[in-house]
Order: sequence, then structure tokens, then C-alpha cells
Amino acid sequence: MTSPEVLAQPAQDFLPLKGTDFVEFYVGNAKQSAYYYQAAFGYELVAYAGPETGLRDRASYVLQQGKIRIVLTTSLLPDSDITRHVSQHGDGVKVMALLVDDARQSYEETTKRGARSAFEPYTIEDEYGSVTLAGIYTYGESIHTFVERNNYTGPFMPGFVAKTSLVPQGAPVGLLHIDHCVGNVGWGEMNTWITFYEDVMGFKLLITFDDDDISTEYSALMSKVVSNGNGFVKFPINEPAEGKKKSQIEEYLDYYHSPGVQHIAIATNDIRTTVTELRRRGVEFLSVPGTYYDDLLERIGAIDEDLQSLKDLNLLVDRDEEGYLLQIFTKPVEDRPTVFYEIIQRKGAKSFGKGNFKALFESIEREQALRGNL
Ligand code: TYF
Ligand code: FE
Repeated sequence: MTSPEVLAQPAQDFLPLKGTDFVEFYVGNAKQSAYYYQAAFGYELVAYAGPETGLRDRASYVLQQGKIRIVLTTSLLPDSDITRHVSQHGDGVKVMALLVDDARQSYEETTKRGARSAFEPYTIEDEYGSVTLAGIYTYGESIHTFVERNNYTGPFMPGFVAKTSLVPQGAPVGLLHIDHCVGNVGWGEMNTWITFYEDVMGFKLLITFDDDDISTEYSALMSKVVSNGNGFVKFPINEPAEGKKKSQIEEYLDYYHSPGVQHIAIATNDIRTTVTELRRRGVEFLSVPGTYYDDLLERIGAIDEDLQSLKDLNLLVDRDEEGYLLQIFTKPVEDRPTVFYEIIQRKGAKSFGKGNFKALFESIEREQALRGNL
């Protein structure tokens, strides 16, 4: 007979992930985007690659705050994969890179389960050590790059040189790590991609939000959240649903012209200080009506923060069985209504703010209406 201890053993994780290594955006003008991320969001410029380092086709800026690393890449050519990506999608996320111990094995385990290859494993090295990279496609044109850092000690990876700059107003604002990265996919495609994360990447379904949760009168969407084994990497996937109004997911797809990353949620442990500073630097946030706060404490119970301070900053609060969370959403950070950021502080809660969906989606709808897309 099998002992209970043996039965309790979790299945071997065939894709152990140590976290998000970087998120790479393809943008129209990386020099100016890098300034925005420094001045507005408080990232620090740490590395660079471009013509000065021998690249003829592109330039990339690497920005860091806490454990978050953002790479901003632009094309120098009239026609290239980057040029075409920017032409089709506008500025957007190309790569969600995942830190692994073994990039070759990660590539093999996922491609043998059906992942479409983006590029085969290769190793690059310089005087600081070596890095092995491999890539697979996920939804749309987005890819997951597996990054294996063999105790690499350089500023980013071989090919990049250290680069700093002093944007005087650009001190860090307390951004710590990526909490989750959300994808928008087309009608009827959500389950295909949930199955991809389950079967090909070994993720587990955490939560399902269906019509009853979301799409009644409000911006219609369905959403499921998958997580990797250790919970460090969480990917909610949204698909549009039929509703009374045009789905916010449909609006995204109309402007991004394919599935892609919708929002990146960034953790802070002091959301009031973080958001005060982001607002001072001109970051624009969605807002909910003052009446949101009228019955907030009745809905969610006692919290550490003074209610007025949350109302002043327009922060949203939600509670689950394990605690509560505070969150707020930026407006899109491009001219197209595509990628935006969420700032989130978790105080025990592991959920995603379901109690705020109504107020949040009504707020998004007001913005959609201003754009003539409702
Ligand atoms: O990540 C989430 O699930 C929450 C809620 O278009 C959310 O941040 C879901 C869909 C959406 C905006 C926010
Ligand atoms: Fe979110």
C-alpha cells in the first residue's frame, strides 16, 4: 500500500521558475521612454546596448527598481521585427522573461509539451560570466524568454554595458517586484491559453471570474488566473464577453491588433507613499466616485489606514479570507488604450480585487466613452 506521505508528495515541477527576470517593451523611441520610466516611475537606468556597443539595428535601455527590470528596445531600421511590432501594436510588451536554473531544459520541457519555439537556446558570455537564453511563444506575438544566469555579475547580460543617468526628479518610489502580468486574448481563446499554461508550463488554475462576477451590466470580460508552482509567477488571462457595452478587452484588441499584455501589477509595501509620489510626477490614475468610500469600511471591515487618506489618493481596497489589499490602476501609458499599470499592496490577501471590479470597470468605461469607444 502506498503511504500517505508518498501520496502527499506534489508532482515534480518540470518548470521551476525563480521569478520574473525582466519585461521587455518594443517602443518607438526608447531614449524618451527611458526618461519617462525614470522621471515618472523612479526607475534607475542600469545598462544599455546600441550603436555605441556595436549594435546596428536597435537600441535597448535597462531600467531597474527593487527586483523589477524593464528593458526598452527600439528599432533603428525601416523594417525589422521590432519596427513591425511597433507599427502594429504601438509600444507594447514583447517579452516576459522568466528566471530559471536551466534555460535549455526549460525550453525542452515546454516545447516537447507543445510550446511554439521563438528561438533556440544559446549562451552568450563576456568578462562577467555567461547567460543562457531560450524563447517560446505565448499569446499573440508575446514570448517567454527563459533566462539562466550562471552567477553572471555584469550590469544586465553580455552585450550590454553599464549606463547610468541622473534624472533629478527620478528617485525610487518604492516599487518592489512584479505581482502579476495580465494578458488579453480574443473571443473564446481564454481556455486555450489557460490550458497552455497548465499543460505546457505546468501552472495551476488559481481563480475563475465568469459572467456572474463581472459582465452583468459592466464592461464584459471573463478572466482566469494561473500560477506557477511556487506562486512567484501569476498570469491572469482575460477574454472579452458579450455585454451591454463594448468590452474593455475588445477595445484593447482593436488598438493592439492582437492578443497581448494588458497590465503589469507592481507591488509596493507603502502604497500611499508610492502613489503620492507617482501622482506628483504626473502619472495619471483611474478614479472612482467619492461614494465608493461611503460604505467601504462596512464592506471590508477594519483596516490599518485612515479612510480619508485612501479617499484622497483614490485607492481601492478589497478583502479576502486571508487579509486585504490596496490597489490602484494607471490610465494607459501609451496613446493607444493598451498597456497600463496596477500598483498593489497586499496585506495578507492573495486575490485580485474582485470586490473592486464594478467600480473599476465603470471607471474604465468612462475613459472608453471619452475615447469614443463605448
Ligand atoms: O488582475 C486582475 O485580475 C485585477 C482586475 O481589465 C482587473 O487587476 C481585471 C481585468 C481588467 C482590469 C483589472
Ligand atoms: Fe491586476
